[in-house]
Amino acid sequence: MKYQNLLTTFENGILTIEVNRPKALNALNKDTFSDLKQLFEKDAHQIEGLKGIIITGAGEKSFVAGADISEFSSLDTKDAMALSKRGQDIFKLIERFPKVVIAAVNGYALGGGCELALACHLRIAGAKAKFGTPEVTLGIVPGYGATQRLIQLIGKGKAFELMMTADMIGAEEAVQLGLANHVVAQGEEVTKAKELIEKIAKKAPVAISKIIELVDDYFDKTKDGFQKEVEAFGYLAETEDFKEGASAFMEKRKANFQGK
Ligand code: DAK
Repeated sequence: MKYQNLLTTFENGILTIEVNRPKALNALNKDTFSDLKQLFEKDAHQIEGLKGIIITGAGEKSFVAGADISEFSSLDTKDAMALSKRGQDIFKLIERFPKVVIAAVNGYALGGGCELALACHLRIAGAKAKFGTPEVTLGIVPGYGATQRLIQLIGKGKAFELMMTADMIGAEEAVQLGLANHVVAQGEEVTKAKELIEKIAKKAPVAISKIIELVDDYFDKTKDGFQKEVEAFGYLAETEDFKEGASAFMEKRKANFQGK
């Protein structure tokens, strides 16, 4: 897999992606968005034996310090709307990716960087992680989903506060608010993310992919989440994974799921 601004490693079924623009604190420029699109729309779906994906930032200082500010000084309304939609669509590919995607937040996760982390299923914060949505400082609102996903994760009151004040919060507070799942020592974010992926990979893969869909469906106002759950339940009933899971329980052994 060749990308302009992403470094990837694949080891033990886990794909680790490093956003690699450390001189710009890994800010997301157009090329980086194209890389993410290619990876989450195509490449990652073709990896055999994939257990999950970790997204982190290159260097010691930053996960992703936002969208690349140098690229959006002279946008008109039409271009800005198209860019916002494109970014949202790419982050939606991450949110609905059928295997677990974890943000290993090793530093600044600001603006578009915070939004990238919010699109992942789980977030691990290193002790020096800083989350924030400073868009109002620049005269804009978040454009890649934070006005929606921040409320989903931390509730309306705190979401208002973060987006209106542009304050940054640290790892501990992020965990208290439900924005991050765990805080770990600085530099241990990827290790913790790998641990979680290994744990999740032992569960039935088709059921995990349905959990991802169903949780996302909850927030889709056009969908009836309870009905979607009924349908998923019916679908899973006929999978080999379910037969294996139930047999393993009855036979008092560990299940060996095939993801079918
Ligand atoms: N974009 C481009 N370059 C960035 C950057 C960014 N977001 N963040 C940092 N850099 C660059 C700096 O310009 C600097 O470059 P040089 O001067 O060395 O060439 C280098 O990274 C190191 O940064 P600092 O020297 O500033 O490092 P410090 O440790 O002093 O400060 C900081 C770290 C994270 C506090 C600071 O860099 C900072 O405040 N960065 C900007 C944070 C920010 O405001 N991020 C943007 C949030 S708004 C849109 C949709 C969505 C968005 C925009 C448009 N459309 C649909 C059109 C989203 C916008 C955002 O993400």
